[in-house]
Amino acid sequence: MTSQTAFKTTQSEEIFSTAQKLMPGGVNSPVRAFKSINGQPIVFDKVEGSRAWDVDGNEYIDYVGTWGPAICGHAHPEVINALHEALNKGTSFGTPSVQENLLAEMVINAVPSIEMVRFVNSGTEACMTALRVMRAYTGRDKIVKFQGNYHGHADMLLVQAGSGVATLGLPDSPGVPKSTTSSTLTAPYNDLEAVKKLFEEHGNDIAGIMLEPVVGNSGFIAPDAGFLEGLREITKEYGALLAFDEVMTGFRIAYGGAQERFGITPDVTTLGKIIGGGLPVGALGASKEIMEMIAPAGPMYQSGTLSGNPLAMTAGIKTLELLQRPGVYEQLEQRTQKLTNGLKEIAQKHGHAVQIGQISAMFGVFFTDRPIHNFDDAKTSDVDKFARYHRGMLERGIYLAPSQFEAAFTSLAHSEEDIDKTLEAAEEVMASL
Ligand code: HOZ
Repeated sequence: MTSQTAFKTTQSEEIFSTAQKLMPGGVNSPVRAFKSINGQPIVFDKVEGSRAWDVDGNEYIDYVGTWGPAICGHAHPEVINALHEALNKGTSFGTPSVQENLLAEMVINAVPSIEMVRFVNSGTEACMTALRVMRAYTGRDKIVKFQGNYHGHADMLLVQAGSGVATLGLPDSPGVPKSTTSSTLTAPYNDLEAVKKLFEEHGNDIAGIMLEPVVGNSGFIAPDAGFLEGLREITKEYGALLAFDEVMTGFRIAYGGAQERFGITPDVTTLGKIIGGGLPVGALGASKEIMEMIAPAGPMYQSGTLSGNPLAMTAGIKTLELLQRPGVYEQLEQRTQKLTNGLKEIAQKHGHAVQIGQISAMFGVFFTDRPIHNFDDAKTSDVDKFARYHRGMLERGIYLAPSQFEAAFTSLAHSEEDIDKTLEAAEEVMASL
């Protein structure tokens, strides 16, 4: 692991400087840019297990996990072997494949709300299509989303969004016509009264609610007791649909996602990240009746050249097989809890007001004394302090998401030793803040 004195960034800087001439902001996704923490991105060269190595030779314990997919650790040997075998048969078929059936069955068996699934190529696509199904099925246009929740970058969902939009403090994006967002209603997360009010005013026009059942895109925010139950009741009362965006939480906070963990079954679910085992994937699922709205079974159109790609399906199948092994979720919970308990103690010892939340292999740290229930609370975090914390951890070989408004992830590859090393680094950094 990197020691503070050995930390070098010359190669990363050189590569990023070239990248800036070639791609907007030098990146292919804004949250990678380190812009909000006044830094330069680190350019990775190789990832394996809980570790990442950059082009300058620095080694990190990685808590980003390629933004969520790497729950078994990076480049798990069994996933890599399965991919080698699949590669020998070609990279894309553009026809039905047995791999699609296998992963579909695994997803359907795991996720309570899903009787049928459609595979797409990203979480954005999954949420965009889920919304279209919700509208097609109900014959209604309006939808409700929550401030600071992020469901990808499709026009109608890019309203008061989290993730990179929150990180960069951008207002709603230019290029999104008002007409596409005029049916998008928003409420503060965890605020059932605000949702009730929206339904009292617009109830007969609302197709449904889409939310992150546990928020990862404002930083980590857990649902308050009764919030998910309340949304389930309201949607039922008004004949609207409830959609859980489980792109982050699916197969992470339990094998069956947030809906298994909290015992609330939505009507529609979106997935991504873990089910592709590190390859590009997304999926939406619901009851047979809802899903058969989609072409060619029904009239609602959606398509994709690489959807159900055999490599992504293979990596997904192997990843889910690994997650079915006994003790997996207990290990994730125990190690992540050890880490967050340790961080809390260290912050307290050094007099830093922090809010640290955690469920299973997902957690977040806010530098504020205000308990976090919604995006406004998250925004009270001291982002300058976060930036200094981030830099200090980076220099000591701990790789965290370069934004206050992103959750952190652990994996099965994070060992007790990794957690201890992370806490040692945090001890030094918190002492210096
Ligand atoms: N939505 C994920 C982060 N919150 C993926 C990372 C990205 O946007 O690049």
